[in-house]
Amino acid sequence: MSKNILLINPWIYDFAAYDFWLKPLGLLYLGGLLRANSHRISYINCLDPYSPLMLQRSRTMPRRHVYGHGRLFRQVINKPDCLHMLPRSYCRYGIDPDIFRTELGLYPDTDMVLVTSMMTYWYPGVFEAIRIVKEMMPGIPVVLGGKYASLCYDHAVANSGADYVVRGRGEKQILEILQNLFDEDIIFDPDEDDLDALPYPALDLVRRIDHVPMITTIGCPYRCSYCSSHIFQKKFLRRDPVKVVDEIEHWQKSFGVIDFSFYDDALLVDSEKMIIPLLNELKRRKLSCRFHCPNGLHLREINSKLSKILYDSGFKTIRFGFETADFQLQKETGGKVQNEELQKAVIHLKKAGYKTEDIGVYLLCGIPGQKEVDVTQSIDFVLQCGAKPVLAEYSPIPGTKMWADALAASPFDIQHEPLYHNNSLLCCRNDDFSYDAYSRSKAKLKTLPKETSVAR
Ligand code: B12
Ligand code: SF4
Repeated sequence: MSKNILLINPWIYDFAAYDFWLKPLGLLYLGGLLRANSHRISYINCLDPYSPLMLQRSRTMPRRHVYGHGRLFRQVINKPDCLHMLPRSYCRYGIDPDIFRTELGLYPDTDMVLVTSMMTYWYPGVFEAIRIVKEMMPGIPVVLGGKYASLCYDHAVANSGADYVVRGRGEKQILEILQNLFDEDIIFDPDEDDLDALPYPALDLVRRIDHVPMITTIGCPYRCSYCSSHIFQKKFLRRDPVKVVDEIEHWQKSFGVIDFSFYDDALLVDSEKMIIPLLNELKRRKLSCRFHCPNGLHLREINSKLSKILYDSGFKTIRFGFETADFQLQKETGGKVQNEELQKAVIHLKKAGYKTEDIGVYLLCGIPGQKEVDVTQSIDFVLQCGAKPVLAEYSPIPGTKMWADALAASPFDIQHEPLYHNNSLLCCRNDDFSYDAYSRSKAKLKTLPKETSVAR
């Protein structure tokens, strides 16, 4: 017998949050799979920027960009005690809790609730959603999964209030839970490693599909010491590029979608096997899209052919993971890039048509032991190369190689309190890289010309 399953994307509680092509792709993938197992799926998005009930209440819609990113509804709330030292307001991003209650009331026949989680330090919004579900739907099993649940599993089991906490990929585990709870037959159980066997994510449940997030690969062949990619996915898995184009065509033809973002960790790796055939196929089918890569791309892969095809295919937002210009630090943290590779990449990208403001280069700041001079020299190096530096504040992640250094360096109890992983806190800052030093670097970047890629 098919079940009524409700998917919930909880609120974000943070000092700052921006919908930078942010969608709960993993949860929506599970929705697609459960549907293929003939269950009925509903979805409540606590981050919905288009919520009609919120619009009636606040009368102004959060400012959205035509490319599908933009602001979220926001309400200032009390800061948790342990974050009092940071003199910034703390907010709930998303719909009001009473609107969430109203929406929950629309699904009285729910048999099971699935809640996702993203950043480890966003758990308060997850707990709040679970608490309200438990209050309004007593006795209905709640399953929690996603990034926080995987990276801080014990914390989630002890504190979330969920009946089941799932670590890692959810496809097999959710079908097993359903089977155990309701004696449900598994009708469709795809091989998790065959990404093309998975049904498309249930994006049709999104109120307004302003963009579609895509993955062409999962995992990454590198092992950078600050990154958790290998914790989620040991083997680097790739889709068939033609199947990716089939999916893009599906969203474009059936829902009129133009903007697509890529969530891959390694989109450009082995470009001849993925991105180049993918974009050639797109051209052959005469599909016209805009692509956005908010997650860092690999500079090492950029050459003249790839730059040209990216530009010509409509890659409007390109961000690269560079992290630091310090050779020693590059080597110690995993060696994914060297300075000459940034220099060369920028030359190729510019020849292809990109401008300085289009080439966003992430620089990690606040990693254990990092000095202010490293950050300022890295900023200067990116500027000299002719690209745009973008600071990415370090968030420590349990299970990564750098975690032990972070534990030793941080004055905060990052081991037991995930709120201290918040990137805004810069929890591993030290006398050599203080909050003031960070603010100075940030201020310097603000004086640079504004990003103009949107005008292209
Ligand atoms: C895409 C991405 C982004 C996008 C946002 C999109 C998004 N939805 O998160 C952007 C670029 C904006 C972003 C930003 C940042 N990110 Co980010 N991001 C990712 C990335 C690459 C992919 C996430 C994803 O959607 N994967 C695809 C889906 C299909 O997988 P999934 O969500 O894991 O879902 C599966 C399972 O988790 C599970 N599952 C999920 N939900 C549920 C629910 C249930 C009930 C069940 C059973 C199972 C289940 O099943 C799914 C299918 O198998 C991850 C790294 C990674 N490899 O996962 C980092 C990651 C989440 N980001 C990270 C970081 C550090 C950041 C930044 C702080 C970087 C910075 N310093 O600026 C910012 C913060 C943004 C902010 N404050 O607003 C860290 C997490 C840090 C933390 N402490 O939690 C990660 C893990 C990367 C890393 N460094 O290791 N990010
Ligand atoms: S290259 Fe990027 S995704 Fe891969 S391990 Fe390093 S930081 Fe993570």
